[in-house]
Amino acid sequence: IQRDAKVLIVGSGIAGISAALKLNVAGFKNVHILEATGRSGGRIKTGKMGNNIVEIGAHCIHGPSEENPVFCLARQYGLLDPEALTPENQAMDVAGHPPWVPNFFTSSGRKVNSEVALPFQMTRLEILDETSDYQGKAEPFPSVGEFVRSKAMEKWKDADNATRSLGFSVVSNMMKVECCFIGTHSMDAVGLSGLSLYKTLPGLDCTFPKGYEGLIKNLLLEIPPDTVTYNCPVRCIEWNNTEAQSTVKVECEDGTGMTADHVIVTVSLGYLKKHHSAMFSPPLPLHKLQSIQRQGFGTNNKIYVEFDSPWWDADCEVIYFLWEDEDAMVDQMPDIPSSWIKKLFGFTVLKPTERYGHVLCGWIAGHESEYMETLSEQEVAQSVTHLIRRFTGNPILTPKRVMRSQWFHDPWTCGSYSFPGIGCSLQDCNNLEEPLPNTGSQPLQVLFAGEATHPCFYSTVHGALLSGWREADRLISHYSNAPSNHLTSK
Ligand code: 6YU
Repeated sequence: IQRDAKVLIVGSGIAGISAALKLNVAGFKNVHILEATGRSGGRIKTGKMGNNIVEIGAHCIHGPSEENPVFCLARQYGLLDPEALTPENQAMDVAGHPPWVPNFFTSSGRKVNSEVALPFQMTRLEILDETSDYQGKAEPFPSVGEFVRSKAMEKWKDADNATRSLGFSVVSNMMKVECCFIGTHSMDAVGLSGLSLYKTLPGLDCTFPKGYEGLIKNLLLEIPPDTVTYNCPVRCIEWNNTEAQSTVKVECEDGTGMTADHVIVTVSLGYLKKHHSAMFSPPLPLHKLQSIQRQGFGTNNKIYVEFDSPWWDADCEVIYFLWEDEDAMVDQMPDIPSSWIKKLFGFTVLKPTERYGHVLCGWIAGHESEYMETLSEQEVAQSVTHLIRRFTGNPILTPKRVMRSQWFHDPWTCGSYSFPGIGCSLQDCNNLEEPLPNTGSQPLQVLFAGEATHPCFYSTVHGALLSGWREADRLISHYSNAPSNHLTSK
């Protein structure tokens, strides 16, 4: 059976490409992707710093095991290191928190013995674990931030000043780590029950030795070469055109118009939040709009810093910077221009050293991260150098190179990834993925894919990929079930 229905896909990120590939395999011959930029991959973006490969967007495979389609594809294409393929690596269940070897430094320039800091770290993980108790239940706290603060106060209420102060510093740091992981400005913006919607997969996170974009390149080789039209931003999607033969009209920024039977929209939630009113005619239904507004979409950026030689331990995998004046355990800086750098929780160490040299990846989320994007790379380098000198107590440490990402100011992404905002439930995700119209004589004119539309793997590459497959399957089963003039025999 050959399907000649015309399908336009907006966006050539992993969701758009995976939808196109699945439709192609099912025999759909008229599938095109319209991409705003000059490249495919979207938030999967590999760059170079000196001779080093660095990931500007997605960093690793979260939960690389059989159930993860990104892992299976990367294995099939031969893109992973042998250690990532071992059964032991796939079986490790770390619930989203890899057991990295830490180094702790404080704002008075001291290196804290890990044995002293680790019990505080354990408390941090126990508190986080407790958040899952509130899945689908009435929430006793307005946000995860409030919950964590209250638990920490209770834990150290009778402790001596030094213990309490270190505990609160570790918790403040943990909130900044979690802001990066979740992609939010503050843990005060994340709902307790929403948090437990996210599902982790077994497997110790692994990276792509030659870059995440290798996955995109391999997938593109499997679809016809002219499938993607680049530098073609879509401005407006007119649906419900009942009088026309093809029901959806798509208009691009340059004024070009196209028609299609189905359009799969894969733009980020950040882009949708900002541009939905110009993008859809008629406007999106109210319940969908409300869910777009309720779902969170935040910023997480990286600051890569390269040194000639390491100032961290040889086995160290993550460096935490503990501020000694953060007893209030807040993760939002009061004066962003002067104190944005305090939001950087620390660095992960790129491994193996033989491959990367001495490169650290700093992580910073939220409005502080968005402000960082407005500074020049030189200004960012100055602030980071100052910070590292202060925390190590070494006044001459100087990075060789500094490079950062700027996801908030990327006009086609408008941030990093989605998270469940306060009051969010599974229903919001269902509303996001719901096609338009869902029923009637001409259903499925506009379909929605992309990371934010996955009910439990949102914010990840595998969630985005699965959402593309889901929408392709929706069309495949539509044409398989209904006798349609779009089905013709070969
Ligand atoms: C993962 C990881 N990772 C770090 C950073 C970022 C992300 N993610 P795309 O945006 O890719 O594609 C849309 C396309 O549409 C794009 O090409 C646009 O140009 C185009 N477009 C837009 N407007 C258009 C228009 N008008 N017309 C035409 N085209 C248009 N994921 O698995 N591992 O390590 C990380 C990380 C800095 C920015 C990540 C990670 C997220 C993924 O990158 C992302 O989900 C997918 O690439 C999105 O693909 P897509 O196709 O949907 O959109 C509660 C709870 C918490 C749970 N969170 C915890 C999970 C942790 C998340 N990950 C950690 C972050 C890291 C380190």
